[in-house]
Amino acid sequence: MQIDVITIFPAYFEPLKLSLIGKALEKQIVEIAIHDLRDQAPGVHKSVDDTPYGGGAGMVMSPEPWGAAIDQVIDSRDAQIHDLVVLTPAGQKLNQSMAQEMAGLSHLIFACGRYEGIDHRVTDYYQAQPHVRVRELSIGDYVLNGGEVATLVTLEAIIRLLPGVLGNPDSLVEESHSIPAPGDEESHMLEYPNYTKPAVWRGLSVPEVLLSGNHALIKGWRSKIARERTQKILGQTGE
Ligand code: JCZ
Repeated sequence: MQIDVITIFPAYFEPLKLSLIGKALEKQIVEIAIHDLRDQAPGVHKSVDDTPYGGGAGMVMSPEPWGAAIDQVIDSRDAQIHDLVVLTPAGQKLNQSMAQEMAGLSHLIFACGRYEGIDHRVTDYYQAQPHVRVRELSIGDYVLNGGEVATLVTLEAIIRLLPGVLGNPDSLVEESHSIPAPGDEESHMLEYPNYTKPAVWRGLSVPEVLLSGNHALIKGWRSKIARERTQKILGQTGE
C-alpha cells in the first residue's frame, strides 16, 4: 500500500516511525511519503492561505498549492485509482468498517487542512476526475486545529489492519467480535475488562471465575460483563 500525506507540518508525522507502524515501514508492508505543501507555494513568503470570499473569520487554504501537490503525488504513483482522503469536522464519521475498506486500497492520499480548511473547489475538482475518489472524513464530533492529528488517527486505524503488521493476528479475530456490521454501527459490543498478575493488587482481587480454568464459564462471564458495559455506555450517550 502506498500512502502520501500533504501538510504544512510534516513534523506531525514523525511518530509513524515508532512501534508497529515503524516496523511495517521497515518491512515495506506500507510506504508513506510526507510532502510539505509549502514546496508548492510561490514567492518568498510561501503563502498557502488567503481571506475567505464572502467575508468571515479566519483564512482559507488556497487551491493552487493543493492542486500542484495532489497532481504531483498522483503522477508519481502507478495505481489504477487514487483515493484522496480529506479529514474535516464536516466529514462522514470514521468507523472500523471504513478502516477495513481503506486497508484494501492501493494508493491513499491524505490532504491535511489548517485554518478554516481548504478551498472547496479542490475536492470538487478531484471528485470529477475519473481515476480519483474523494472521501471527506471526521474522526469525531469535536474540533481540532487542523487535519494532521485526525490523519494520524486514521492512518493508525488502517495500517494496523494490513497483513503482517500485528504480531499476533488473533487480536484482530477477537476484536472483530466487538465490531459492528456495516450499517449497524449503533449495536456494537464493548470489550470485556482484562486482568493480569498479581492476583491481588492493593487489596483488589481478579474476578475468581478467571482463575477457575473453566473456559466455558469464563466465556459466559466475559459476554455478560461486555453486555452490561455496553448497556451502561449506550445509556450515557442517549443512543
Ligand atoms: C482543518 N481545522 C481538518 C476533524 N474530526 C475532526 N475534528 N476536527 C477536524 C479537523 C479540523 C480542522 C481541519 C482545520 C480537520
